Amino acid sequence: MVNRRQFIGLSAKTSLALGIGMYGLSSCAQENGKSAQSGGIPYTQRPLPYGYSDLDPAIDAMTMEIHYTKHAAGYASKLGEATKAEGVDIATTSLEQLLTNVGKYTEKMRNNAGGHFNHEMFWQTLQKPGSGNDSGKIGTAVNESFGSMDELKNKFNEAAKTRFGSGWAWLMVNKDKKLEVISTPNQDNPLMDIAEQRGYPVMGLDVWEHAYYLHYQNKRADYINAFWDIINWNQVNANYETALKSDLLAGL
Ligand code: MN3
Repeated sequence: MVNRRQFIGLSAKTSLALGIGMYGLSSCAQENGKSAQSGGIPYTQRPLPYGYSDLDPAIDAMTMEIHYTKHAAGYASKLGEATKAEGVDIATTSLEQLLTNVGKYTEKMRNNAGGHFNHEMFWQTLQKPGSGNDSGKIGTAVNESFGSMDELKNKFNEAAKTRFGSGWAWLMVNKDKKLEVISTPNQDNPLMDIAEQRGYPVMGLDVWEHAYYLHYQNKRADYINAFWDIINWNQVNANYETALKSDLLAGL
């Protein structure tokens, strides 16, 4: 969710251009049944909590616009087709629950349920560079699990750099409730029953070329380093608290 300060930071013009308003931002998560009640991610795309150019220079405006309106919108719409065709009752099944059973469904469901969830988590964990962060529980948990923020950064960057081809790097809570860094191929994520290493994701970095190629070309490492300037730790902390409370965690 967008906090009040971030919301006010958007100009009225930008808000209009993006088709968002205070009501839309605060209500969207409550209209999707179970998913929202558990702090989960809705089946439809939420408005971006910032303008396309706000993440510049870490992520340029054209990349953001194409990524959100074309790539991510495509996953959301194909997820809608797949849930309809395969009889998933989205009013009673959260997206997170669906992901934990995704092996029962088609490849189309796997790719698009993953693609939609991953991007919706990704957008919310980004913010304008220099926005500042409160240190929540996640700060303590990072120190307990990795020793320091620098060590988390090393592990995460390594996972993101070495993921061959397209995929994601993740910070996740494992079933022992410890933080762990992993990566997944394509649009998979660690909630999925078919994932090699499982856990509840709290922060992901998209390392598909569509996420960085316009600005960084082949320099994936530069994109990964720049990501650390735009992390919304308040949101990562909120995701961490959601993960710890989730009924799904013990079964992963
Ligand atoms: Mn992407």
